[in-house]
Amino acid sequence: MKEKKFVEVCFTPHDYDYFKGRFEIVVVIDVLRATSAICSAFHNGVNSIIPVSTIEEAQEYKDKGFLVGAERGGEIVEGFDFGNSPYSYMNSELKGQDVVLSTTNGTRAINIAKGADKVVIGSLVNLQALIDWLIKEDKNVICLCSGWKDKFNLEDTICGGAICEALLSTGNFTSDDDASVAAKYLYLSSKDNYFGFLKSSSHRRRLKRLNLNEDIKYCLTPNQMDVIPILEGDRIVKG
Ligand code: 3SL
Repeated sequence: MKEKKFVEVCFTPHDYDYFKGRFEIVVVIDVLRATSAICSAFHNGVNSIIPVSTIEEAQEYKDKGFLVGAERGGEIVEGFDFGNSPYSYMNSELKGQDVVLSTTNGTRAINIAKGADKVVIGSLVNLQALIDWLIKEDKNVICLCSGWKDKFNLEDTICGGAICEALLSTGNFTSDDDASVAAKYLYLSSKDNYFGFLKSSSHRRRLKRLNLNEDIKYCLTPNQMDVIPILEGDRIVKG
């Protein structure tokens, strides 16, 4: 009988060391909003995204003439071209461009995942396409939730749980960790109404205070596109 592959969920970047090296594919998830914004960018024709962890690195790229998005605490960092709203990437001026992005948690998680065979960008907006791709790849998968400042969050865990549930239901994957079981149950409890379920999520409340309700709605609307952004060297490109 064919050996099953593993699919697990890592709740925070802080926990990633426990999983590192055992999974060929890392799916980095930051539903609100970094990985949703990255998917939106590729869906709208951006050529590549260089994810950087610090504002200092972002500034170095800005000084070299790159278009740079930077967000901290949900807000655009002063002096940069845009932030982390998926709507910013629908700007036709970004079509065909190489842009740099630094966000509070998402771009840091992407950089932490570097070194895996494949690092792909996951969110609810590209969920079904990503699931189909992962099933075809047939490799061990870890869903790395970006969380909030190394703490657990609901929305990334739910997305990881959706991926687990779908891969497990093929019969070709298995999970070993209770974190993955918990993620799956959170997904099953929320799947009919992400928006309502996540009313209690701390980052949803933070974005709402910043009047970013339209961004929240966009990021919680599943399966809007079939892009699979993938890390190649230092850049994310359309897979
Ligand atoms: O944490 C992140 O990387 C961001 O997605 C946070 S925010 O949604 O832009 O506030």
